[in-house]
Amino acid sequence: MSGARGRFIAFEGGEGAGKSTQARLLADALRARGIAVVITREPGGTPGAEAIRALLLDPPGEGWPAEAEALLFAAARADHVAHLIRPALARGAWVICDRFVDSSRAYQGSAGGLGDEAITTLHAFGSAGLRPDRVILLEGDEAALAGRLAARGERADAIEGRPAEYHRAVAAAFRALAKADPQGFAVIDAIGAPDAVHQRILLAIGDLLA
Ligand code: T5A
Repeated sequence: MSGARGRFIAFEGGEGAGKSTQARLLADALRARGIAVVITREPGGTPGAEAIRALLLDPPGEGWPAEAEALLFAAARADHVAHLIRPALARGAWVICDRFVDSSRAYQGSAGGLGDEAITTLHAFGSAGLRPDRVILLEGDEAALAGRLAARGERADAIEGRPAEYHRAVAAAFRALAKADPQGFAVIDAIGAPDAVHQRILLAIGDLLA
């Protein structure tokens, strides 16, 4: 092993944007180049964080107040960062994560009304403010992405099932985050065949592979 820290790539975007599909395709492409890859997701990725995922996506009782929801996402992330992400990066693996803190900023911070400062403060406390080396933001027309989810036919979870205005606010928040940090984010058109989208993503991380 070279001893170099691995790279950390996060996929972000709204429901059905193709994050999981593209995370898998990128992991395969990197492995084919001989790179060690850990593919993971949020909320989840470790036993503790997966237990919190179940509480978040299928809440017991009447559902979480906004503040509790943000705390649970931050707690799941703290466990994931400490037990999986940081150790993998330290041993030189690349980590590909299906959603990370920018989901909390867009969903809980912006659409949920808690504000960006609250979320970044929780992230600073829980995960020492860890940032991805590159965020791949998958963007596509609302109706096209909704069509993908309808075709998949699964029951919506507690967050996916929120009203269209909530998801529009999420999409606008992701766009604003990307605009404010053009070095950190690559905005990728999510419409097209999976392999065409994958090629766009490879181009967008070319500098990290060099
Ligand atoms: N959340 C999460 C927060 O509120 N705050 C946070 O901090 C975090 C981390 C997570 C929920 O939690 C919220 C956001 C979410 O609401 P989840 O089940 O992990 O829940 O939900 P998503 O991350 O949105 O996952 P999805 O599976 O819904 O969407 P993906 O991963 O973007 O899409 P994917 O790849 O599964 O594809 C969806 C469907 O489209 C097809 C796939 O085969 C699949 O059927 N597809 C394509 N079809 C045509 N063309 C393409 N290019 C396609 N790519 C994929």
